[in-house]
Amino acid sequence: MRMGWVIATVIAACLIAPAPSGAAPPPGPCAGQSAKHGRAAANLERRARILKARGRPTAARALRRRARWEARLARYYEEQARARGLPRGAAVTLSTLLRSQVLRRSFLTGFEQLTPENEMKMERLQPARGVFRFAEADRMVRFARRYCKRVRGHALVYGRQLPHWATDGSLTAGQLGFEMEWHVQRVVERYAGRVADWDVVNEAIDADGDYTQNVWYLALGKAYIERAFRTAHDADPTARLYYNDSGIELPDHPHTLAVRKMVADLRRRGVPIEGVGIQNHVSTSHHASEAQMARTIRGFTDLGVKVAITEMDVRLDTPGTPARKLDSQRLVYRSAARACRKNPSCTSFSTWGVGDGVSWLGPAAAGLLFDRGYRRKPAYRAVSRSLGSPETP
Ligand code: 9MR
Repeated sequence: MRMGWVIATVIAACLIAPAPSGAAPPPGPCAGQSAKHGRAAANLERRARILKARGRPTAARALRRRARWEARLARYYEEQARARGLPRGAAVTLSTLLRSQVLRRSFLTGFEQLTPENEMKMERLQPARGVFRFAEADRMVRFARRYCKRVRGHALVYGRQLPHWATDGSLTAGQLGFEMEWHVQRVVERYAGRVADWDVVNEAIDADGDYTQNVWYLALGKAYIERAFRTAHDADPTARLYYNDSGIELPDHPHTLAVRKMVADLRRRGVPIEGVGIQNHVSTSHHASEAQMARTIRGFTDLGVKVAITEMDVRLDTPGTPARKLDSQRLVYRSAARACRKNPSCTSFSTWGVGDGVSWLGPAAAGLLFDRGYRRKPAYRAVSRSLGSPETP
């Protein structure tokens, strides 16, 4: 069992090894992808026929399976390029990407954008002061580019998942400000042109509308937010820079109003913030209706910024039969996807994970678009249709 896992991991590591130079650069329509995978399928089929003729049916069957997968990818890219739906995104971790072929395949034919779930957070990228570890994030970015997926960078400045050196009280406010800017600059420069969107500041405001008392705020006051955006913009002027938060899906909630006020103020002062990420971690009993979500999105886009749904999941917390719960979940997802699609300034729609088996909420919450066995749930179809994206079988 353990040996099998090791072999699978090694094979997977090869699959997400550096892309050969010249691989199609995302974002974009990725027109060449379909032809590339179509050719791969045809080659594998030809080799399978030769093997069969030489009396090696088992090896031939293995090649046929790979050929079928390549053909499926080819179909996916073709349909996706034709439909030009709004990008569907998902957060994934490198370890699941390496471990699980079914996760990789569900992601590759189900989504157009990838958010590294934890690999770009400060504790991972700079575990010791001045010592950057980019290997994990690099692999994810290479994987995404190889398959022509956009990357949403998450999250440059956050009050959680920080390295010990930043929170142990050993640095002065001046040093913390310098370190924050240095971190943002190094990371954004490294991925310039490869990470299209960044969550620059994450969860800086609490549910009651006050600034979150994180290490950055306590040292620098709210000015840290502006400094983070300006630094990120200098490092890659082409990246779209977002403020990302949870609990801001209802239009009149004090939290949403506070974020709107902050964004309006930043925009007024020329701070290069281009978008707001609405995380949308909700449940079947607590969520925004389509009209409410439309109003929330408009509340932000009226300020001149884009919006993205960045981390959606819908916990099942209402009673009923399994089928009924899944249907309630479908409706909640559909409302958010429709509201996003209808506003031209809503740029993408992401969930916080792919399948229910690997979710920060745990499997029982069943909040994602694929079930534990990576079968598509009713919500997947609803989201895809609402965003104008095909569902490649
Ligand atoms: O999904 C992430 C989980 O693996 C981490 O343990 C957790 C630590 O805070 O962060 C989770 O991701 C969060 C994201 O970075 C920001 N919005 C809320 C997400 C869920 O907690």
